[in-house]
Amino acid sequence: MDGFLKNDPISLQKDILYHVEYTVARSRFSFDDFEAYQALAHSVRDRLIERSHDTQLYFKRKDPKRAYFLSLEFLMGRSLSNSVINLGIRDQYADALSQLGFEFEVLAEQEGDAALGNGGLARLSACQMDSMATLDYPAWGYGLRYQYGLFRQVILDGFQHEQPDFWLNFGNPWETERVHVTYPVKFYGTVEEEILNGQKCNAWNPGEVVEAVAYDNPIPGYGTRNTITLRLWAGKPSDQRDMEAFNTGDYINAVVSRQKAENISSVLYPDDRSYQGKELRLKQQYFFVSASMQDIIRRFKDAHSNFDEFPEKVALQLNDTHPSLAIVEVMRVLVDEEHLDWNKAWDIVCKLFSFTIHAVIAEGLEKIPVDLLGSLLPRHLQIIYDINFNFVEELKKRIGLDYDRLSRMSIVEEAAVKSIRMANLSVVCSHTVNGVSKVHSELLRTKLFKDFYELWPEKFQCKTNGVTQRRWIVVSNPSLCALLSKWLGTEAWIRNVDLLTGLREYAEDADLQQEWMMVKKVNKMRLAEYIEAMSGVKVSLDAMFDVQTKRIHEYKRQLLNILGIIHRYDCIKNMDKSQRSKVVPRVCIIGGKAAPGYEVAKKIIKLCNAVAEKINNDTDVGDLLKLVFIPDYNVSLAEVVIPGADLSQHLSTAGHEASGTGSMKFLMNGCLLLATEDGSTVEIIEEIGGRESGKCYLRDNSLRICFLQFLFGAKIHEVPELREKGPAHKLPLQCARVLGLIRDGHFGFEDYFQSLCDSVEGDDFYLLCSDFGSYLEAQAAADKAFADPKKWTQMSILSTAGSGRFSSDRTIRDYAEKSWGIEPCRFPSEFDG
Ligand code: CR1
Repeated sequence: MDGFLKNDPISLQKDILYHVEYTVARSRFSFDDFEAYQALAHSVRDRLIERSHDTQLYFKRKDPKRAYFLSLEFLMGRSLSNSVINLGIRDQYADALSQLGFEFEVLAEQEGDAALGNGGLARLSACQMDSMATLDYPAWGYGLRYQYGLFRQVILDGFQHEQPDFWLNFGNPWETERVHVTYPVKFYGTVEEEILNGQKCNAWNPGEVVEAVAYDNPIPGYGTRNTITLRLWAGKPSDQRDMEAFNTGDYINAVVSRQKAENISSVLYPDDRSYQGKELRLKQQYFFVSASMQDIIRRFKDAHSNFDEFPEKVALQLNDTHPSLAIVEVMRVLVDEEHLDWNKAWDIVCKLFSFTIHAVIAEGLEKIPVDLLGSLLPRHLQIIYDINFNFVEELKKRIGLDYDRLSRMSIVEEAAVKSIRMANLSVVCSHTVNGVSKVHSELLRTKLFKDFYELWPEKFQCKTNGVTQRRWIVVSNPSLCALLSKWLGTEAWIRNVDLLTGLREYAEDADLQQEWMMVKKVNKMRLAEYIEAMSGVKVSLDAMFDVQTKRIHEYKRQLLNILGIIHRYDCIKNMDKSQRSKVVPRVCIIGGKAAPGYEVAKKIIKLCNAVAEKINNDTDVGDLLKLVFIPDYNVSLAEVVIPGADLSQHLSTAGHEASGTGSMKFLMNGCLLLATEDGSTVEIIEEIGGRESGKCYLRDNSLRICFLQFLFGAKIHEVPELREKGPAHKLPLQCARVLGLIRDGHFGFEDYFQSLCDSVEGDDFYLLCSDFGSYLEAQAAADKAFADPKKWTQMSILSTAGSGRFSSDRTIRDYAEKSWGIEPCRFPSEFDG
C-alpha cells in the first residue's frame, strides 16, 4: 500500500505552500529562498515520515533480526537532494518549484551540512546508512546529536582558525524529536552489594542522572519504500534530580544544572585520532551507549521475553572502539537488572557484537584510565575486571604462563597510568573483528592483534570500505549520472553498481569520449566558479585539476604535495619560452581541516597558503601553475570538488592509511589517482589495473588498452628498512633545493616553517625524502598522459567503469551476510511494480 501523500507537481506545490504558511509561518504570497527551502524540506520530510512509519510497522510485523550500527560520528552532509533522489521525486519537485518561481538547485544550496563527525570514519557511517536503507536491511543507526558539529575552518592570513558550527541555529527540518522516547542515563555514585530473593547482586546508586531524548533522522533507500532511522541522542535534565533540587529550595542551581545535562551532547571532539583521558568524552560514549542499549532492549522485550533469543534478533556493530562500553553495559543489564547468571549473560554477549577498527597503529587505540572509568562508571569497571579475570584464566589454559603475551593481551594495562584497553575489550567480546581493506586486515592479523589472531583466527575478517554511488554520482554529478544511464541503457546501476562495468566496451568510442569530456568540463567549470568566488583566483579549464582533499595529517603527506608544487614552480621559473610551451598546466587544489591542537598540521596549512600566494601572484608563471587552498572542506564542498577533478592524490606513507575512501569517490567520478600502494588503493589497482611510473602493463588484453594509475613510493614492507637507513642516504637534490627555498624565506615566515623542514631532513619518519624522486616521476607520468586527451578520457571512463567494487552496497552486503546474519526485509511497494 502506498501513502496518503501524492507526488504530482500540483500536490507538491500545495504541500510546499502549506508549509510556508503554517510551518515556517510566512505568508504564502511572500517568502524568500531560505523560507522556501524550509517549506520544501518539511514537505519532503512528510513523505519520509510516512515511509519510515510503514517501514517500522513492517519490521515489527515480520520481526526479523535487526542490525544496530553504533557510531559516535555520522557525517551526513545535506539531506535535501539525496532524499528526493532516493524517493524518486526530484523532477516532480523541480517542476513544482519552477511553477512557484523557484529553482530546486538554488534552494538546495540553502541547506547547511550536518557535520556530526570528523573524517573518514564518520563519512563511511553515512555511506553505509544509505546502503543499509537501499538494500532493505532492517537496520538502525545510533549516535549523538551534537549541538556543535565539526568546527568551521576559517583561513585568516593563511592560518587556520576554528569557529563553532552551531548548525541547529535555524532549526533542523529533517529530524523529529521523540519526546516520549527518553531514557535515564546514570553516572558516578557507588556500588553496593545487595541480597535480592536470597541472591547476592550489585546495585549501582548513581550520583547523577541525565535524561537522553531521541531525535530521529529518516534515511530513505533508493528504489524502495524502505526508510530506516538514524536515532541521535541529546542530553536533557532529568526531572527526578530537578525535583530534589527544587524541593531543597535551590532554585537557581536547579536551573543551572539543566544546562549541565545538555552539555553532554553539546560538542563533537574535533580530533580524529586521540581522545584519551577526557572525562566529557567518556561521558558522551556512555551516554550514547546506555540510551541506545535501553532502546534496543525495550524493542526486543516488546516482542520477546527470553533473552536466549536476543542474539537471534539483535546484531550490534561497533564502529571503532568508541561505542565499546556497549559490551559492558549489556553485561550489566543482563546480570544486574535482568538477573541472568553471569555465564549465561556472557554467552549472549559473545554472540552480539561485530567490531570494526579504523586505526592502523597501536598508539591510535583508545585507552581509558582506570581512575576515570571507576569514578564515572564504578559498576562497569568491576564488570570489566571480571571479564578480564575470566579471559586471562582461560588464556592461561590455552597458552600457558607466557607473561609477556598475557600482559599484552590483557584488557587492563598495568602501566604508569593503569588503563582499560578498549580495543582488547572489543576483540575479546566480539564474534568478528573487521579490517577496512585487505592490507589493513592483514596488518591487524600480523601486527596490531597478532596475539589475538593466533588465538582466534576465525574471528578476523576483511570488509573493504565502500562509498555510496547515490551521493557520490547521482547527487553530486548529475551530468555524469545522465550520461551513464544513457550509455548503459538503464538506471539500474544506481542500485546494482556492478553494471558500470558495461561501460568498458565503449571506452574507446569516440562519441562517448566526446560526451565524457563535456561532462568533465561542465564540472570543472562549476569548480572553477567556486574557486574564483572563494579566492579570487581565476583558473584555466584547460589545466589539469589536481586535487588532494582530506583531513590534514603528517602521514597523509600534504607536505609532500606542497614540496612537489614548489619543485614544479621552481622548474617553470627556470625554463625558457620553448620549454614552457610544453608544460602541462596545472591547478593544484588542497583542502582539509587540521585538529585544533595539531600544530604541525596547522603549519602545513599555512605553508600551503604561503606558497599559493607566491605562485598565484607570479604573472610570469600565469596559467601554467596555480595553487588553491579550499577552506572548510566538508561534504557539500566535496560534492563540487570531486566531480571537477582530473587527478586526485592519495599520498599516505605506506602502511599508515587503514583504507581511505576519498579515492573511491574520485574513482567513481572518472578521476585518475596518483597514489602510494596503501590501504584501499592496493585493491583499486587490483581491480582496474596499474602502472609503475613510466611503464604500463596490460591487465586485460581484451580491452586493448593499458590502464593507468600513477603509483609511486615505498611499499609497506620496505618502510621499516628505509626508516632504519635514515635520511642521510636519501636526501635527493631536488628535495634539498625545495627545502632550501622554504628555509631561505622564499615564501615568507621562514622561522615558522623551519621545523617542518627539519622534520623532513631530520628523521624523516614519513619518508618524504625517500619517496620524493619517485613522486616526481609519477607526476611526470601524469603530465604526459594528460597531454593525450583521448587516452586520458579512456582511462577516466575505465576508472568509473571499474569503481563498482568500491560501493558501500558491497560492503554492507558483506556485513549483513558475514557479520550480522541479517536478511533484507522489504516493504512491498510501488517500486516492486
Ligand atoms: C581511516 O584513517 C579509513 C576510514 C574509514 C579512518 C581511513 O583510512 O578509510 O577510517 N579512521 O574506515 C578514522 O577516521 C577516526 O579514525
